[in-house]
Amino acid sequence: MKRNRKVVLIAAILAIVAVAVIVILLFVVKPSAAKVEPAKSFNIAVFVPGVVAGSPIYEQMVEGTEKAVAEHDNASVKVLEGGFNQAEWEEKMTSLAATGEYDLIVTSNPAMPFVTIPVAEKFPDQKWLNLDSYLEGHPQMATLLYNQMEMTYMDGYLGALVSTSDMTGTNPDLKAGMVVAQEYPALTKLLKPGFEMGLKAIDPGFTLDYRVIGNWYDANKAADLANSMIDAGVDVILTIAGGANQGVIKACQERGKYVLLVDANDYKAAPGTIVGCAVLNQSRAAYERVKMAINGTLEFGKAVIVHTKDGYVDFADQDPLYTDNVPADIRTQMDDLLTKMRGGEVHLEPPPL
Ligand code: RBF
Repeated sequence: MKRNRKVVLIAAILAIVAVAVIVILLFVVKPSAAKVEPAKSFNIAVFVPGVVAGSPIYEQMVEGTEKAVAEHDNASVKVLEGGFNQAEWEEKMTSLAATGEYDLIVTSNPAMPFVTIPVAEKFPDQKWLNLDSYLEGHPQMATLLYNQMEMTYMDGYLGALVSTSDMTGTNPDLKAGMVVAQEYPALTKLLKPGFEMGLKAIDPGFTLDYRVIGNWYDANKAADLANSMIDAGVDVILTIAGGANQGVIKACQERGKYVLLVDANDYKAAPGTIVGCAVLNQSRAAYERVKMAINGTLEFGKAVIVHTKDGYVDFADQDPLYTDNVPADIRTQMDDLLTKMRGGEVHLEPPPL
């Protein structure tokens, strides 16, 4: 009897040990083995609302995203162009989200959060990074807006200095021009007033000749508008029209007038004609934020605004095509402004969009 009890006891202990070993193997050893498996993939789609060629702001979005992806073995990126028919963007974005393949969709322009809201309702797990735009509080979107009022202020300041100088082709009229592709809140509330404020900071008598093309590609129409402005006495033109900028540049080149650009340093497109390039650091913003998304630290539902003092808005004043073509006395005045804006001493607070 006693012996039988001993056997049962040993069998019971062995059974408990066996169960404990199985539990340890299942719950302790297995998860730690999982850690050495490759990290989960992170797939990104870049939706270009337009085409990349001719629009530096889109070129920079692609460049910054690709740079971040290249630094992560588990990340991939695919770029899709939505084309110029804005009525098709929502449908194209819907098709992209419907694939369910992308952890993040990156896009850029102030209209995109609003194009995307109905798509987000249909796909509640999809996340977006909307650059160059502002929307606070949407749980599926992170947005980043540049202080574009400061960007065009710099161009306006320089444009007025050029227009009132004795540079070849200028006249005594206090008239500057602005050619835009289309109107949208960021344009009418930030870009246009910023340019006018910059002009008037040099001389309050400046008036703005303002023309709208109607699309982002018609360089011929842009050239016609620029020529008619030049006929009316304009000697310096800010153009914000993507691929259509080429028309303004050509007209000014032919007639010996001056061009101001935004978004990127592109003096080389017409040295001596393009006298000012105010720039955005969209490649840096895209790079930083895509990295954060891959690492799981990008906050969705949050809207960020970045300024000149933060280094995301600036003016390309180091390019020899600027320093060689713009007279020293103008550059000195511009240097003063840039020092103050970069240091935060001069800051323009953008109104709500
Ligand atoms: N900027 C471009 O350079 N190319 C474009 O094709 C373009 N398309 C736009 C479409 C819409 C609906 C909106 C609202 C803006 C667009 N922009 C485009 C302007 C861009 O977002 C930004 O405001 C300017 O480039 C100035 O920084």
